[in-house]
Amino acid sequence: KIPKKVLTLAFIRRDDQILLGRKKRGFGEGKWNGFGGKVDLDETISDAAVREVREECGLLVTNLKKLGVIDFEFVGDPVILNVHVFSTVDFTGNVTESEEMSPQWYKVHEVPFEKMWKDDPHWFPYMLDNKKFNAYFLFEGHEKIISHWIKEVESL
Ligand code: 6U4
Ligand code: NA
Ligand code: NA
Repeated sequence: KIPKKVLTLAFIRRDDQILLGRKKRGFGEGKWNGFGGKVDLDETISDAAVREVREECGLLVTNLKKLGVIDFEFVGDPVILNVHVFSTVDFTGNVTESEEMSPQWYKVHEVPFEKMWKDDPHWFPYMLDNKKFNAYFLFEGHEKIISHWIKEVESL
C-alpha cells in the first residue's frame, strides 16, 4: 500500500491579480505558491483549505472551488503527496504576513514561475482558466521533473 499525504493548496483571485506567498520555512521554503498544508484528522479537505489560508495570510475565504488534484512522487520516497487545488474570489479580512508566508498580489500574467515549483507552469493555465484538471508529477529532488501527465476533467 502506497502512503498518501493529503495537502491543500488554495489561490485567491482579485480582478486581474492572484495572491501568492513566499514560503518562509519548511517544505518548499523560498518558493512562491498558493496557501495550504496538511489536512487534520477531524476536518474535511475544504475545511483544511480555509484554515490554512487563514493561518498563512489572514484572509477568511468562502466559496472555494476545487479545481485540481495533483499527485506528486519523489524518486526514492514511497510517500505520494496528494494535493487538492482550490480557488476563490470571495474573501474578507486583510492580507497579513505570517510566520510561514510572505503574501503578495501578482498580476496573473506576471506570476513568478522561475521562483516557484517546477510543476506550476504546467497546471497554472488550467487553474487560472477555472478548468478542472488531474495531474501527476515525478520529481528527482525538488528541482527536476522526470515524468508527468496532466488532463482536463469534467469532475474531480
Ligand atoms: P506545517 O509546517 O506542519 O504547518 P503544513 O502547513 O501543514 O505544514 P506544508 O506547508 O508542508 O504543510 O504544505 C505544503 C504545501 O506545499 C501545500 O500547500 C502543498 C504545496 N506543495 C507541495 N508540493 C508542491 C508542488 N510540487 N507544487 C506546488 N505546491 C506544492 O505548487
Ligand atoms: Na502550510
Ligand atoms: Na498545517
